[in-house]
Parts: sequence; C-alpha cells; structure tokens
Amino acid sequence: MAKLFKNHINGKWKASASGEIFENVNPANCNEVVGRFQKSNAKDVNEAIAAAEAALPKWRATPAPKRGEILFKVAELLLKNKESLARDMTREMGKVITETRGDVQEAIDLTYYTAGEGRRLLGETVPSELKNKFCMSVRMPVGIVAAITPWNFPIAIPSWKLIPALICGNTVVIKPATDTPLSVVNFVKIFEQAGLPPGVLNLVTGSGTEVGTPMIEHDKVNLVSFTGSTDTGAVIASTCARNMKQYSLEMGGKNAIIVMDDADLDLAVEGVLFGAFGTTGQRCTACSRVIAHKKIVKKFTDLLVKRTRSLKLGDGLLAKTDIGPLINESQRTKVHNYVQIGKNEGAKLLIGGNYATGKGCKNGSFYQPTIFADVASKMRIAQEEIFGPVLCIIPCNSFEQAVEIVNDSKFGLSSAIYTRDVNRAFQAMETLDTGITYINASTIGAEIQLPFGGTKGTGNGHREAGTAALEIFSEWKSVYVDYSGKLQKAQIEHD
Ligand code: UN1
Repeated sequence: MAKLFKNHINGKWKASASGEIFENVNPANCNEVVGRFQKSNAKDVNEAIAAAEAALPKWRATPAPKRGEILFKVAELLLKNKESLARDMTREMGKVITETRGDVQEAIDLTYYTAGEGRRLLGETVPSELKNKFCMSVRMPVGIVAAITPWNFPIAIPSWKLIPALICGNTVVIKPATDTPLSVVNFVKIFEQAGLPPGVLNLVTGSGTEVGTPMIEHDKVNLVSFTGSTDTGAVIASTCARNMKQYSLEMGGKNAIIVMDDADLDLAVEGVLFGAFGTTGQRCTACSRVIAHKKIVKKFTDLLVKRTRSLKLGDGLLAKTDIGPLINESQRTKVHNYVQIGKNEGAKLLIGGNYATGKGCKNGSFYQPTIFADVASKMRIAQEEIFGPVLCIIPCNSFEQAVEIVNDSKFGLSSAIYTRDVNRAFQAMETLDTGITYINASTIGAEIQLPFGGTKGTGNGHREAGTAALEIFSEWKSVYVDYSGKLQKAQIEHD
C-alpha cells in the first residue's frame, strides 16, 4: 500500500482528528497511488492555528538575520534534495522532469534571495519637521498567515508565500492543493531539518471546504495568501473583507503573445510553443492567445502546427517526453468541454482537440496539444481561462489593434510581443495592461527577483516575489522619537 503522510502541527507529524485519509494519484498513470494523506477538518485547523499563535511571540522576537540563517539552510537543503523533490513532483503532478527541476530551482532562488532580506528588511529614516526628533519606519510581522497553494507549482508557489512570511516574522499554516500534498510535505520536512522552531510553520492537508474554509474564517488568522481559481479567490476576498482580514490573491490569466510582421518567426514559434504547451498549458502565465499580424499569420500558423505535431506526450519522468498529462480527469473534461465550445463558436480546429490515448498515454489524463485558428476576441475560448494545452490564434491588422485585443480581457497577468522594431517594443511595454510583459520571449518564465502578479481580475493589486512580497507579509510601523525633553506639536508649531 502507498505510504501514509501526516499533518505537521506544532513540530509534530500527526494524524487528522477525522481519522480519514485521501489518496493522491499519478496523473500519468492512474493505477499508481503516490501517497495517502490526511483528510483533515476544522479541528486540525484550529489546532494548527493555535500552534501558530503560541509560536508567534518568540518567532517575531527572533532577530531577522537569525530567521534568515534558518532560511539559508532551507535553500541549501532544497538544493541538496533537488532531484528527489523533482521526481516526487513529477509523479504527483505530471509535468516533465526538466520543469519540476525548474520548479524546485525557483524555490531555491527565491529562498536564497529572500533569506538575505533578514539583513535588510529596509524601512525609511526621514527628517522630522521639528528639532530633536527622529522619524523612521520599520517592518512588523502581520501575525498569523494562512497560505493556500495550487497544484501547478507545488514547491515554487508555496516558497513565494512561506519564505517572505517567515523572514518577516509571521507564523504560518499552509493548506496545499489536494492534488499535490506530497511536494509540500517534502518541503515542510526541509524546514524541520533546517531547524525551524515548532509551531512556526504548520501543514494541514485536505479539501477547500473542510480545511480552507475554517482557515479563512478563523478569527486568529491575520492574512490569507492564496493562489488559485478566480471563483475561490472571490470567496476568500469577501470572507476576509467581512472579517477585516488582509488577503492577497493571485488568480487567473488569459495571456497573449503578439507576433508582428517583422518578427523572427522561428523564434516566435518556439516561444509560443513553450508558452502554450509547457506545463501542459497549466500555468497562470501560459500563452493561450496569439495575436498574429495578417501578413504573417498563415506562415506562422503553418510553422507552429508543424512543430506542434512533433511534440511527444507521455510520462514526465521519461527524458523523451515533451508534454505530461493534465492534473486530473475533471480538468481533462473541462479542457475538452472548452474545445467543444470553440468548435461551436466557429473557430477552426487545426490540430488536437481530443483526449490523447496513444502509446504511453493510456492510463493517464493526457490531452492533445490543440490549436484553433480564426478565433475572434469575443469568443469564450479567447476570454475564459482554460488551463490546458489549447491555443487560440487571432489575426490582427495592426499593432494598435493587437494591443486592443490583448487588453480585451478581464485578466492582466502576462503578455509578450515578438518584433524587431525597438519603438514598437517600447510602445508595447507602455500599453499592454498586464503585470508582466516580455519582449521577444514567451509569457512564462518569470524570475524571482522581480514582482510577480497581474492587473485587473488576476489579483488584488499585490505582487509576490522580489522585494514586493514584503509589502504583503509585513506591516509598516512609523516611529517618532522625540528627544527634546519638551512637548513639541507637529503641524501646530509651524511658524
Ligand atoms: C503560475 O503559473 O502560477 O513565470 C506561476 C512563470 C513561472 C511561475 C508561474 N516562473 O511561468
């Protein structure tokens, strides 16, 4: 029988109060159970939050450079265990091993970068308007953080939340997606090995309703940090607003690449291919729309379809595999439904459009890389996030029209343009309404030292990673030190 994994509460590995478990299955082979996990409930959540509350005073009083030292050890251990972490991740999530190595690497990069913040956490010193008075701002922890993380980046995205939360002196309870609990169990073991004190980071596995809801409703939680679907994000936002909690949301995308008539077409094809079908299209940053200039749309499409035909589907642990499965059957059904919607809307299906059931794909949730041509911007397949290997090609007449089409979306995460015209490139940077814009590169592959997040319906204005993450996970305190020995009145003693 597959190995049983437990929750991590107050430094101890513990079974759920429910006495129930759930199984995690390899999406490339539904006969392989990767592990059995705790089907937790509100009792476990309460216990984890109580542990986080008890650990908070000591952790926030620990000097930030010392907190950083533990996190540097976390980075070293991630590096040391990179290969086994990546293999476990491919088994539970399906993406190819080169990408799961990249996922772990993203966490390593973020952890080294952010651990260094322990010796910065910069605030401001500013002059006072009065004599013998000193003004500064310092960063304070927010308190108890509830982190709810998705399955598409099972270690990288938890690292975006846990590492900045911890360096800022918060304590945390994390609920990983039910499709990828093993990667987060592995991650939490690393924190334990690195010497993080008990209760500072707690892990509770289980469903959104049984675990997520009591977490976001708990009155001791100060901040909810969430990456996932727009629907769940909306529930979190309204629940937190009602309870005066802080929240940070990173949700959908409908990312687009503009291919202009002066683009290096071979380069653009590779960028679109990587953006649309990498991670089987299951990235928030995935390219799901190409806006191609009418002068090159035919040539570009032919090249793209040809390259798409050469992609190999299969088990992500095999070196020859380009594309792994979708995360689960319900996601496969959803993707397939969108393909039917696209056909009904009158888009032209060029390649794919069905379950992949060939050699090496029989027992998994595989879907053929799919391309629609002649897509109109208002079609549902061009507006809604599909989260699968489905790409829409939308022809355009000009740069201005291309920008209009990219911006005709309720989301605003990532965008890209392929052009050799430097003026166009700068105009694109200025006018594309997204949190991230790439010039002559795909929509995916953000680096951790810059802010990550989007405009409009993608989020609530926050940015993760880089130093921007500190704005989420710390509160400003302004401090005034009056050393005049008398009552001084700001604003009033003006003349
Ligand atoms: C996501 O899909 O939610 O920029 C994260 C990228 C990765 C992170 C994606 N570094 O594609």
